[in-house]
Amino acid sequence: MSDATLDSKLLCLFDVDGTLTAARQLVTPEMAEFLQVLRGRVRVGVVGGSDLVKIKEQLGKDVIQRVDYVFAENGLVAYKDGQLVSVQSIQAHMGEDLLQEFINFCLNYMAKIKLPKKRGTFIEFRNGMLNVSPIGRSCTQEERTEFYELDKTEKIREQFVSVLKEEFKGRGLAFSIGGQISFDVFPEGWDKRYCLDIVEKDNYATIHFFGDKTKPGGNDYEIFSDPRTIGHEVSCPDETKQLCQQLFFS
Ligand code: M1P
Repeated sequence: MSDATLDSKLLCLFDVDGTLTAARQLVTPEMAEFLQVLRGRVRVGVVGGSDLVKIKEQLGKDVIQRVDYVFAENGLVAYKDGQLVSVQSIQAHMGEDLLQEFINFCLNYMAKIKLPKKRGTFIEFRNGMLNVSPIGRSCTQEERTEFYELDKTEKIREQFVSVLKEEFKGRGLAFSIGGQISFDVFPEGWDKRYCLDIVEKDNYATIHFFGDKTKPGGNDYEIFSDPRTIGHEVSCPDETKQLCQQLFFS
């Protein structure tokens, strides 16, 4: 890698799972170090579908100090320069009636699905979104992999989401399948583009976005295809690193 100076008008935003780390796994020491090197060249932010607890588990407890921006839950919980700058509330936005109608429908739907394994935490209530998991978030890594493989052929999450889209049509909800065992539900517009409104006031000349779930229905699709970003589709963390080396150090 050649030496380079910081271009403070250039921002790189990275998805977490599948882009900086393997799905729900720890960042490798090499990738963690690379991000620090990259910070000498461009501003760096992470934008994950997961909540801050999970992002910290994967990228380190001090992640909000180690990058310029951390956008958890698509940016609905936003940190800049180590400080919390904004947080959204899904219950305030949706209202209790719609929220309960939605939760009850999901629990009822999931009660009727037969799976090889079911565990606990079928709906995780976050600040700006709900995360719905047919197997349950408390499954083991082995059970997670088993569900993910089954879901590839049985399309359990895809079918669930299409039923929800029909049932809650016109009610202002959006859905995205970003990980392996669950999908996220949030008000329309609260996808990863949400973080672009937050960085807008920082007047970046160029914003690159790197993600793996960039196809329609994936949780990187909207920000990847937004005209405010230069979108890059990657298939794994190694590819992310290689691409950044080509773009910013050669
Ligand atoms: O970051 C992608 C997704 O990661 C997790 O998904 P799963 O547990 O299904 O692999 C969740 O935190 C999800 O909200 C998030 O979008």
